[in-house]
Amino acid sequence: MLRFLTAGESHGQALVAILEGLPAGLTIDFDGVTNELRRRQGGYGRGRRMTIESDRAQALSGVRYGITTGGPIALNIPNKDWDNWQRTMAVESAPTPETPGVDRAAVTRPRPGHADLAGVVKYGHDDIRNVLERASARETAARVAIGAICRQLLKEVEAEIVSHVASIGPAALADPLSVTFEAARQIPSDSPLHCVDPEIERQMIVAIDQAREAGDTMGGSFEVIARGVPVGLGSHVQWDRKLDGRLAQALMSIPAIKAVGIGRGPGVAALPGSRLHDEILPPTGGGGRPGAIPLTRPTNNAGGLEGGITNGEDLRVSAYMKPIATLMKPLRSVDLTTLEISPAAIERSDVSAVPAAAVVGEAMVAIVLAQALLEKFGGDSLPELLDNWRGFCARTAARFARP
Ligand code: EPS
Repeated sequence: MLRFLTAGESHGQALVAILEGLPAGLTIDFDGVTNELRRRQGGYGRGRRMTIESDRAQALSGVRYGITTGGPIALNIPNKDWDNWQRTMAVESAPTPETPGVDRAAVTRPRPGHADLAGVVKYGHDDIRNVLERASARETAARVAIGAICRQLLKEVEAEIVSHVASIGPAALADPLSVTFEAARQIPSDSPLHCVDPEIERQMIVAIDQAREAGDTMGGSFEVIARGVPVGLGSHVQWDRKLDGRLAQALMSIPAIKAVGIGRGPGVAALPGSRLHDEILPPTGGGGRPGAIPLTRPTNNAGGLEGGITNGEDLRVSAYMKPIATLMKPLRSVDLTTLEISPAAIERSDVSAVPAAAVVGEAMVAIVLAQALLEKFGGDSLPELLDNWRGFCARTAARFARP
């Protein structure tokens, strides 16, 4: 079983994560992990915090000479901003006069759309900071580090994951499903919003600029595309083994994501079956990639999943992000100490973070696919896993051999 946990507050000392269940013998490219963390920090519309941090995950265990041992991998991502927050976020005791940093008043005016109100009531806090520090999307840096390692495992079976931003507010691609894996992969890493269409991207920038000027925020949507995913991950036999359900849960757990689609997503409801379902046609010849079903699927409205099982077509998962809850021109709220109407609290924040959420989405898809890969092919070491995978590929190829 591959599992992970994260800990850490947005302005605490560090984010930490433990990943357990990776096979032994996987070479970890830590520069690759840093690169994913850097991608998450980018994107037009992010706030000042991202100019302070240069996230890097230090591995503390489970890896020796760069190769996994099979033991749990512990990762530590220090928060540089901790220097300024030591008084506010002191851990083991209340700050003393010697503790560096500044004092901050308790946060008492919950932001509509944030965990603030329900969180303080649930946990019995007076200071909303006890909730917002952990509810913050900063936690997703830890998930991106874990996801970066999972991607390296997936690479061993030739599976790769990319993403693209499909909309920001009203600026949207007409048909995100027409964006190919290759087109998404070729978006330059320094592109402002990771959109395949420069004209739509320009409109997206305008939408973010207008929101910033108005003290507002803007949501959007992105799509994650995985190519080379082995056939047969997930299962139709039980509700909690269906991979579409597991992907939806993983993506919905990203802060601010309010809807998830597979393949054509909500669009499936508007089409007749004859136009939606992806026909199955004979092989066109030529060598496919290992383990693929060598039949032809002219369309991929199903997004690579049928019956909760991967079918070898590109896996396509989209997610829809609400606008960030921290508004520089705040909505009305109530001060929880006086119960008087009052503008919601303002914390330093982003205007829009959809490209960052897309990178987190890639990480969550990588984690779920790595879990499902290990469930199907097992093995305590990478050679054992790969033997099992190659055996299945050979069996699939033999099954479709022409008599
Ligand atoms: C951050 C995500 C956002 C930023 C945060 C860093 O978190 P939240 O969900 O709380 O809005 O606001 O930066 C700060 C908290 C700050 O002080 O600027 C991230 O993804 O790293």
